[in-house]
Amino acid sequence: MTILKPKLIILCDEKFTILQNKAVAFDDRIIKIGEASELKKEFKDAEFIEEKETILAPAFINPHVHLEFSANKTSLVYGDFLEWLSSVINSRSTLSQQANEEVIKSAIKTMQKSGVGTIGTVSSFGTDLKACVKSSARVIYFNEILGSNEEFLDVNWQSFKKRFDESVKFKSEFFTPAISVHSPYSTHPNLAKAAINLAKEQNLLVSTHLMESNHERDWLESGVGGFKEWLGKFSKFPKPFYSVDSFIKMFAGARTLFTHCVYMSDFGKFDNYIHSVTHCAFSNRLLSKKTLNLQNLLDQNIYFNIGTDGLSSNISLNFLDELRANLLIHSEFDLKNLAKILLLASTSWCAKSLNLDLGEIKEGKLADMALYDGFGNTEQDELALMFLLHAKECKKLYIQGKSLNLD
Ligand code: MCF
Ligand code: FE
Repeated sequence: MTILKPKLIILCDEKFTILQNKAVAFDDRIIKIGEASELKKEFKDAEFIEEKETILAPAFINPHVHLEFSANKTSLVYGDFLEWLSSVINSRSTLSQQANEEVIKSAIKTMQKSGVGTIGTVSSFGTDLKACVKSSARVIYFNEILGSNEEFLDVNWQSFKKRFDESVKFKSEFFTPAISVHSPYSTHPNLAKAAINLAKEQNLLVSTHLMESNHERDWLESGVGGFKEWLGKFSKFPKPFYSVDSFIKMFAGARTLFTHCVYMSDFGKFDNYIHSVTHCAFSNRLLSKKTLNLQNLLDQNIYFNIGTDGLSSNISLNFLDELRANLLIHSEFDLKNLAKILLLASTSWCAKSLNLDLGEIKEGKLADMALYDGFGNTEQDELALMFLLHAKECKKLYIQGKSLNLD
């Protein structure tokens, strides 16, 4: 057991409580929070660590990244979603070859150094499996299914199932196989339904992209616009497979993270117990011409969380960079309040969405925590904001109570 005494502890409870000069006793779970002197008396064999000038917080959760695109820097085109998509089609096989085990390992390390304990990665090819399994991160591995051409549905399903079954072999307390239905414009209902049924049967987490671009909105709402032309390359008379509502309906009963949702305002069809929105601010700026209305989600009681997306649509996998982008983009919010909301969204709210027993510094929760240096003299009311403005990386990252070596 360890007793850790930082200067400040951000619990990430709903009241956004900050404790000063208190300590946390933990092994794989958090056992007790209190005065260091009392914890030392109670747990005589525990190792005592005092970390002056530091903040302790729950480790971040990045629920949406595409690790297989980690080799991208300048190969893809930004500014318009369909131009980006065409560039992905042209470059994806080269990019995925370049994203070898070393590249993916380093992408994971970047996230961990920024305090991320849990990573949700969308895997298109299965080439990131080895690096994910070998890593010291907690991983939710979303096996992607897509395909719109009726002739190839069987081939697409077999390819998905092979990757999925392979990932299941590595299931552990740190590695959770899951499912990603790519999007309504790319995934035939037969494939989507089969994958969602599998998720329901096996109680798997699901991730999907929804309402990311103006083109997707025009396509799903009216069957017109850029997607009509774009999909016309693959079939003679393309028609949308779904409306927004019929797409969401398929996910009834499946715990799902809907990524982007930038062009949606009514979340009435969501089941707010198990459906949440993943917000990727940097990615939306590069591909979507619009950002998510966070206040609208708060008003409709829909949990949201914060993802980086992949380096296919971001310049950094440092989670603190993504949080700073959010701080700058959502200028309609009070700055200090926004900082608190972003920290909650990245920890306890995301843990609830993924049904993980962590994300809060609370007795009984799994001890996934990160420690950051250099905040000893910060006023408590300023802490969330100052932390997001200045933190570059963590000093220590604990996963289930074990301190990881991040060198
Ligand atoms: O989230 C971003 C933008 N929206 C959709 N897809 C992706 C993103 N980053 C990578 N992708 C991948 C996706 O997983 O690009 C491909 C899929 O494999 C596009 S569809 C051929
Ligand atoms: Fe994505």
